[in-house]
Amino acid sequence: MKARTTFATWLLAGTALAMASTAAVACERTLRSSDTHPDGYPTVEAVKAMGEMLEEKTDGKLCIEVFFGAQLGEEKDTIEQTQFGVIDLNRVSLGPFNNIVPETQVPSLPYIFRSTEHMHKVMDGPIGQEILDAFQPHDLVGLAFYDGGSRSFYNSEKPIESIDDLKGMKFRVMQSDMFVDMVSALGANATPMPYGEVYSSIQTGVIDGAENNWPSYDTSGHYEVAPYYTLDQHLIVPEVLVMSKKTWDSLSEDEQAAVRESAKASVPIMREAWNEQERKSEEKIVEAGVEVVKDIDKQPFIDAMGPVYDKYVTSDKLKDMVKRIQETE
Ligand code: GTR
Repeated sequence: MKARTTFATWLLAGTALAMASTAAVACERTLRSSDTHPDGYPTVEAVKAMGEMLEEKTDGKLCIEVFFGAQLGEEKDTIEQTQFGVIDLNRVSLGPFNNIVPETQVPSLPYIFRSTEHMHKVMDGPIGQEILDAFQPHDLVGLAFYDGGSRSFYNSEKPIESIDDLKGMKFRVMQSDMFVDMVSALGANATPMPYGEVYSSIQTGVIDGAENNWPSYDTSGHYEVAPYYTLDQHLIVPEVLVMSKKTWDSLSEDEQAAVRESAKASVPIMREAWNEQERKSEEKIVEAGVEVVKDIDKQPFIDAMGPVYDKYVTSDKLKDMVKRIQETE
């Protein structure tokens, strides 16, 4: 039975490979795109949709293959590879860009956005464009922003009912100095680490928990080892799709325009898929018996963030950006 399953699996894999190579042959150039999330995740599906539009716009000259599930590596490493031109496209949270592109710190600040609508208004407008342009000096071309919901703390120990409950706990954060300071400002300890190491680190007690949005908490399986989730919603960090500047420079002007247009056109597709996924993940997690603390007083969390703003919003440029975001209705 086992042998037969294996044979059937081989047959299936062979067919899939044959299909993939047919697609590759039909296409003059296949761009490699990285994503840490599994197949079917909204960001993965959005870049696939972008690929289809790109293929059509360029009459089959350009296609995209999405390497999902961190096949090309963890985010910090894939960012470097994208800067070097080894990876053509990369869909990443703005968090891991904080130490590289200072402008990305502003939309990554805790409680900077009042809601997802506020975030959309800002990132779809001139401030968003300034941030996309800020990638250029770092060998990257910013193409579009995607949604990352709102991020909240989860842990393996106990329900967090107030800011005091966080004291002394150990949380994983994305590889961004600002998030380390954010967690310290809340009285807890932060360990920056790659996404793929979080599950086992919680399981073995290296950390007590982490923080993320509903879809990531679900698809990473973190809820299985950290079944206490508190909706303090400290971050609404947008995600970004970037292209390697090396790849960009190798494209004709028409192809560059097609890349930009199809990336932009993938945004509404992403948002729709995101809303659907958020709803499904929440439903699944609640059903799985996770204890969710919904009503938490966020004001003490917001008040604690002063030192983070003071430390990171230092240049006139960033101060002005923060002010304009706060003033955006
Ligand atoms: C997710 C995000 C990923 C990754 C991950 C993390 O919400 O979509 O790009 O940054 O969080 O926490 O590492």
